[in-house]
Amino acid sequence: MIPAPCDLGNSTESLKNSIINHVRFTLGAYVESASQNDWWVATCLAIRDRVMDHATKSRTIHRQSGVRRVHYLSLEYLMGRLLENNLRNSGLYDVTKQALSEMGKDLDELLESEPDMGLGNGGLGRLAACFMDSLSTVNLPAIGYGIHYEFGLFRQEFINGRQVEHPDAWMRDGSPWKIARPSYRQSIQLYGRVVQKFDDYGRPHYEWVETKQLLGLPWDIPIVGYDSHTVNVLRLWQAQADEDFNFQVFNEGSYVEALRDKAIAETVSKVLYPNDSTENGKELRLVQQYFFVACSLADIVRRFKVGYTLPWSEFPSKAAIQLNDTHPAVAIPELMRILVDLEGLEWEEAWDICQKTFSYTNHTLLPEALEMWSVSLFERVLPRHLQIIYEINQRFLEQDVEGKWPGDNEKKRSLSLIEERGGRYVRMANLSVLGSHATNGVAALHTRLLCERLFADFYALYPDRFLNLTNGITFRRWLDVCNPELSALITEAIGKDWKKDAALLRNLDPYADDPAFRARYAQIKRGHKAKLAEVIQAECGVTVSPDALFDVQIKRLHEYKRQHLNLLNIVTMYREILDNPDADFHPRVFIFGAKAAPGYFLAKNIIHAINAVAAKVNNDPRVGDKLKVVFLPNYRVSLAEKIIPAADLSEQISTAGKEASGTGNMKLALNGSLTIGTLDGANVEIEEEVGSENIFIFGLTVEEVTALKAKGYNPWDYYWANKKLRDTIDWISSDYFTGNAEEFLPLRRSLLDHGDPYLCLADYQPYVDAQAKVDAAYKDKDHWMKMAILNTARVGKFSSDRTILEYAEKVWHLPQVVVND
Ligand code: OX2
Repeated sequence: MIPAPCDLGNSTESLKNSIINHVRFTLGAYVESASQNDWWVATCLAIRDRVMDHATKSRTIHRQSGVRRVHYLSLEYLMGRLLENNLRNSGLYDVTKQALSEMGKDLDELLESEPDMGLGNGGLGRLAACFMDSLSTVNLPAIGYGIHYEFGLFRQEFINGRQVEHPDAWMRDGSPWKIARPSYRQSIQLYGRVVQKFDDYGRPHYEWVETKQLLGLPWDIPIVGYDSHTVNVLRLWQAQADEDFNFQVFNEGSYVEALRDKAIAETVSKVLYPNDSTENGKELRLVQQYFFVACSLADIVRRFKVGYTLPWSEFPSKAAIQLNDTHPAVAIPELMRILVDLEGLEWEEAWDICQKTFSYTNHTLLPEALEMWSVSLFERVLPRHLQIIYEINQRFLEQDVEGKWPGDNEKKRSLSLIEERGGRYVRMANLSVLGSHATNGVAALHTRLLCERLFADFYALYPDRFLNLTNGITFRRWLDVCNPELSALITEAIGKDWKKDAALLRNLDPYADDPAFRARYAQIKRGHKAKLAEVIQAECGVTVSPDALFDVQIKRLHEYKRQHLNLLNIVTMYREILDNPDADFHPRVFIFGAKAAPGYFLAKNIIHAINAVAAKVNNDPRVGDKLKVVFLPNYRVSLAEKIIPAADLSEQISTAGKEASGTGNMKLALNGSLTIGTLDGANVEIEEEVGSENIFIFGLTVEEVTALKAKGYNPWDYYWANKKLRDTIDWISSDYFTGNAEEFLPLRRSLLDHGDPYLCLADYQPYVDAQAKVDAAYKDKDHWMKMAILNTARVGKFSSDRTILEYAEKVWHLPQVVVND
């Protein structure tokens, strides 16, 4: 007889028991001598035990109710640490802290020992992580699919101010959060060739033969929502060799040689490509994309077949699939292959199912980020998929494009799935739009530019398929977890419901005028600044005062994000302090966090330049405390959680039209950091929400950028017209900072000789002026706090719960399914 499962209980005693049992029986350690890591693992497992039942229950209820699920396909998930988030979301934080403390253990210390799960590069991967949190919180049936990378984003170190990369073995010691699901292992094919066969009626069909096989082992990570019993899973695929690998060689006694194929197969999920918003074109990357897509689709189809005996036409009513950028776009020809080649559907029906199933989010307009695969590579790796893409393209061009613009070959060239100029390439963005019923941008401005520029012809053809879904962030991690003091103050003032309904934060508005509230808000900010000052001391060896203005730019290093514009202003300030020692500056600490793609030479040169300027400024006795510059190494989610609550000023200074949305801008504003920014991405909507008096907007607009470029932009004009700017650039490219005048020539050349593609020089003076306004505003501390509170109060729109509910309503048509305890 199988006994009823026992309830684990959420009392201090039962948590203590669970943790101790895991220390003893799972880890085989003595309580007296268990290591810090043992305690951390045991605590995670005790919490996992309490959420797994809800994961099973959620799955069962979703299956039984027969509702549609969304399947989020993303090559990246930047999850960060999981324990604290899971504790706060499940309401077990206090009891666990108490249980540990009664056993002589400090929860905060354990939390610090968790390695980040860094399976993403930046905004795109972090967005996927926030979406997973929101999907569980708002009770939507969802599965996230991705790759179980053995190595996440590299660990960054600075040696003599230069970035050096180290592998990130985040799960070298295993991870207590992931559970292997060998019974759902999938086998997929690659390479090989296609043969045409005929059935008894003379109808052709295609077989993909002589392929290589690869296995995908799924690992599930439970996603705990806030105050909800829905626990969805993130399913990550690990690549494995087929068991029968090289059987022949093996039998011949070449045991070690036989294992080589196995090692090669396993490289597929070894490492995350470290490029953010840049395309790569490498074969292994295409293999990674197809591997996780094919495993995920096979899993989705398996579930469809197990659960129901429905006709294929019902597939879209059970499964929505969201493509997070074009990285998983090969899912479109893969589903066509499954339906036409394996299931025998007619082309038209299969295509209809595809379009109803898929939807696509575009995250960038940068041309270098638009994925294109060379036709020859694609043909070698996925020969059948290329044929399918050709067929999709032919029908599209002959029917839809010819129908709308008869005889217009220019339109056909622009809309084709195949780029024909300068070699032949498959355009993954065009494929994604065509294979989906919905394409969305990630902020209002970005979506407008998608419709007007990147996808103008598609928009003319299918206007109803385009929509905007402005990004969001989870307010649990980005306020409740990273700033529990502020979270408690807000809850004390307006109640706790804001954690589920962020629009309620507006009720804080009147508190901005309450001196007592302002004082407490200011005190919390100062507390975080003091803590961050300790981190800076430990990491950079620089002493900074918590009374200085903390000016923060944290994001990937990219020219379009313009860390070098920030640097120009810093060097200008440095000069001014030297020229005019009595000038009335409020002391400022410039804080950077950024990784550069290892192959992005100029980005690395900029990092080096910032570090070199920092070293001079921080050690110049003439400057003293007025100016400090620190570049915190190894920027990652857990470091962001320490920086964001401590920031006074948020640098969002990309060239207008380049940053699709940004999400760091939202996190910083939520934590009461005022934005200095251009009218780019979601900054536009942040200004609408917080009011133009509570933000520092400067610089060229998208239209002005376009006009300036059309007229012929020449950075030298700005250089010669502005002595301060000239002096600043010349100083950076002198030998003053490193002893070698050549060191930052790449940076100088990009700003001058190579045409300053991101218009730093054009925006320099407006930026410097905006920074002067910031300085003046900060001198009135009380008014600054009012503005900070109003930022917190007014950014409720940027909750990822709102974003996800919009996706559910407008794109996926998903019902909310409540899972009871
Ligand atoms: C990023 C975008 O650069 C950023 O603006 C946006 O906020 C984020 O995605 C989430 O939507 N890779 N990363 C991005 O785009 C691509 C491509």
